[in-house]
Amino acid sequence: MKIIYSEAHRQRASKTELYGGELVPPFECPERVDFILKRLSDKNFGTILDPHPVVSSAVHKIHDAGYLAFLNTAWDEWQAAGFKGEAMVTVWQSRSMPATHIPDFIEGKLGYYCLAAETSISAGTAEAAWASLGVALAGTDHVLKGDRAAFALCRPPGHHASRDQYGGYCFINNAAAAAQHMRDQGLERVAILDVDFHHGNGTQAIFYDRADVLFLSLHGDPMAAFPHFLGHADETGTGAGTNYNVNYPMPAGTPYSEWRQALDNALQRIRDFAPQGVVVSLGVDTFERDPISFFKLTSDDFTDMGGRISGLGLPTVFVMEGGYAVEEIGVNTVNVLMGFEAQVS
Ligand code: Q9C
Ligand code: ZN
Repeated sequence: MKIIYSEAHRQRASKTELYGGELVPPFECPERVDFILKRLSDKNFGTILDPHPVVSSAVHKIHDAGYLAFLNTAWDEWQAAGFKGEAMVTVWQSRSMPATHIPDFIEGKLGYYCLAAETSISAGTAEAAWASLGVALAGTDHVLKGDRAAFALCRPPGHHASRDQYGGYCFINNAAAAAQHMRDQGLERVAILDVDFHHGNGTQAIFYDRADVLFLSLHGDPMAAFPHFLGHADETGTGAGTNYNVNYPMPAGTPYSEWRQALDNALQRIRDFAPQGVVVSLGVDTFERDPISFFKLTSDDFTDMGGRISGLGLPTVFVMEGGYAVEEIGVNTVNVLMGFEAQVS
């Protein structure tokens, strides 16, 4: 399997995350990728390639132009305002104060374009986010050209980023862009299977009214887990997209024996949809020792997961999302890929 990887992710090296009322070193850190690369090398798994340039307008279809422009200049605007720390949101449009204008000043812009305050914007964040998109598109291109599967080692992750909001460590929705690129290259139906611990709110929102992209997410119940306001079982799509959105919220302590039943149900839904391509939002924060999550998957469970996904027999792009048990992220991620390849027939 081809592994697409760019060193450019290192430019995303924020020093601050708002967590429990403190500013802590971010869980979503560059070292995550080092442990994945180390495990790939130890297992002699896959062929690591730089992303090749891919001509695609997918990102402009799934994101708002004003949002992308904001992302490109946010850090410079924050610095120009004279602020000393990293760019953090402090105020939002809200239920009682909905936005009728997009503010000019960076503090207001952050409030307009941000959906969660833990994520700071730092120097190089936008550059890394664009490179991460390039990794996802290159992986997708390999699959469109005939590879059965590819692993896009994206960082920063993407699935919490909506059409015009960042948060949850995500800026550009790599998996959504991959799916849109597949559509633009002629695949009629694409499924996105999101196995990250957190609900893929951004991806859901982007495709919520569409029948050409089926979105399925297995995640911690939003009543208890981030992102808290999306990911309930009764969110099934709207308009033409009705019944093309499927959520599997699960409670704290969920073991693989339960999680697997949701996966099997999701895989059957994908078979019924009969897509020509699959994008997997691959987070391994479902791991039992993940520091910010509450499922109980073991390292061996990830191998089984990969095998089941492979059983679809469909062209598949794995797009890296979360996973914060840094020492074990390599084993868990590569187990999914090895489980997938072991099943390929
Ligand atoms: N008490 C991804 O996995 N905050 N993002 C969690 C936990 C944000 C996770 C707080 C978690 C974002 C891509
Ligand atoms: Zn996650």
